[in-house]
Amino acid sequence: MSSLQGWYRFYGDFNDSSGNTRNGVAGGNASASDGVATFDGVNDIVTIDKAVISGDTFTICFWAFISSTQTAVAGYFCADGGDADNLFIRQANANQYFCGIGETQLDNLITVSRDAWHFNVIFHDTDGNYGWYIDDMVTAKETKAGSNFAAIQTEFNLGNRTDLLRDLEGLLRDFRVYNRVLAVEERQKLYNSSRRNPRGFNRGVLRGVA
Ligand SMILES: [Ca+2]
Ligand SMILES: [Ca+2]
Repeated sequence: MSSLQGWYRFYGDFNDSSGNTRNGVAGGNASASDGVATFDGVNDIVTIDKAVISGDTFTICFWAFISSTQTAVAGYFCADGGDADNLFIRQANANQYFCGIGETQLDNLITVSRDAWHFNVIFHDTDGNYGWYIDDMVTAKETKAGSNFAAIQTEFNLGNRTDLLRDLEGLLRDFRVYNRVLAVEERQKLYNSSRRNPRGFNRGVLRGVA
């Protein structure tokens, strides 16, 4: 059985290609076309069944492109219930971003260039270790121990937070949620195969990791 719990490919809709039918529901004018989800920076959101993450062990991976005209405090994805179910990557200022999981967050602000695609992987394991990889897929930008994340209590959203105060102005591609921590080889496979074939990278099973 696949460990893929949700897979959003954005070919014309926000449906789930994982086989679990956790289809996304778009709000505002979030749109999906040709493998790209577009968020215009004003009240766009895609809500996904919170059961896409049901425990403390997961990997989220996706490509993201933040527009240089972004002015709000952008979130790639957010599940802000308040405390133990916090889960987000969001902007701190200008080109700097940070990741929060549970009641803790990664300490460093990570510089992420805008108007460029970046591959992101966020993981959390059963011992409370978590981290965030960007692009090279080998060197974590930061990892940390001690998170108490358990499961999402409220909503899981792409491109915004439930209260619409984390407006993403940018694009997402190939958004995946697994119920395990991917191995380094798997992260590299996803990153390298999609980087070499950016137009069609998420069409085929062979390019996936089950
Ligand atoms: Ca909008
Ligand atoms: Ca808003």
